[in-house]
Amino acid sequence: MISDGFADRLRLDGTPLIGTLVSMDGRDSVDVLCRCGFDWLFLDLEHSSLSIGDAKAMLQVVGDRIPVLARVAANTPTDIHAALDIGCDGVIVPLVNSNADAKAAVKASKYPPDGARSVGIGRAHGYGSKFNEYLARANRETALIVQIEHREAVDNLGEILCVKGIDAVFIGPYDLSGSMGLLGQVTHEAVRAAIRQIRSQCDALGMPHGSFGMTASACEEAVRHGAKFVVVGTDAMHLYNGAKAQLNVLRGDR
Ligand code: 3PY
Ligand code: MG
Repeated sequence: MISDGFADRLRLDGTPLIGTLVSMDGRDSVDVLCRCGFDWLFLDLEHSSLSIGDAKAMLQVVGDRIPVLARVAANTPTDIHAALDIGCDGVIVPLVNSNADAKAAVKASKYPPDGARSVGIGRAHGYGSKFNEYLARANRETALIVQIEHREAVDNLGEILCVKGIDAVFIGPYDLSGSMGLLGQVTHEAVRAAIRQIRSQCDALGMPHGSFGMTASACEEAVRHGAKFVVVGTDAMHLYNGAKAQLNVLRGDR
């Protein structure tokens, strides 16, 4: 965990934090991405084959260079505790669709009295060497980000956002589009309208919001509309696009 890290920076009015999604198994790719200058990394434990052990090895490579947040596989104490105990700077919880889902995410993410996170002695706690220090700082310095990515969540947004302990909202345009019967049509007017609604309800409450975009221009759009953090593309897409562009030049099919 990094002091003045992700959670603190979300609360400030700084430049948006630019991250990318890590899904590939391997420590080298996170090392390369740190050297690119990203502000943070989004380790995807929901839609990848990365294990919690892989995630820990990646955190050990990143060290204190930049914050790393894990998108957990599911909104369960087991998933959330494991990601925080290995030293993630926060968790991104998918499919938070109701007040009950939001309360469950807070309960698992925050130590008492704010929640009921169970106490372990892991990498986050310096394997015991920073135990008391970590307990004292964790609730403030580890970010709980809930994903709003279903039409049900949009309908229930007011009762989700009022749950104390949520640090930010991450909009998932793709699942949102699917839940609206418009799978993948993230620029469809109805999906755009739902996203506008999410942003304006967050803005009204001073709740930071961010979004995923396949491309820089999708992320720029989010930033123009107040996103404080974005996730641009995935490690695999960056590898594919970079390699393919060079290949196309040499093959003459630019
Ligand atoms: C979505 O668009 O559904 C996402 O979860 C992006 O990460
Ligand atoms: Mg999603």
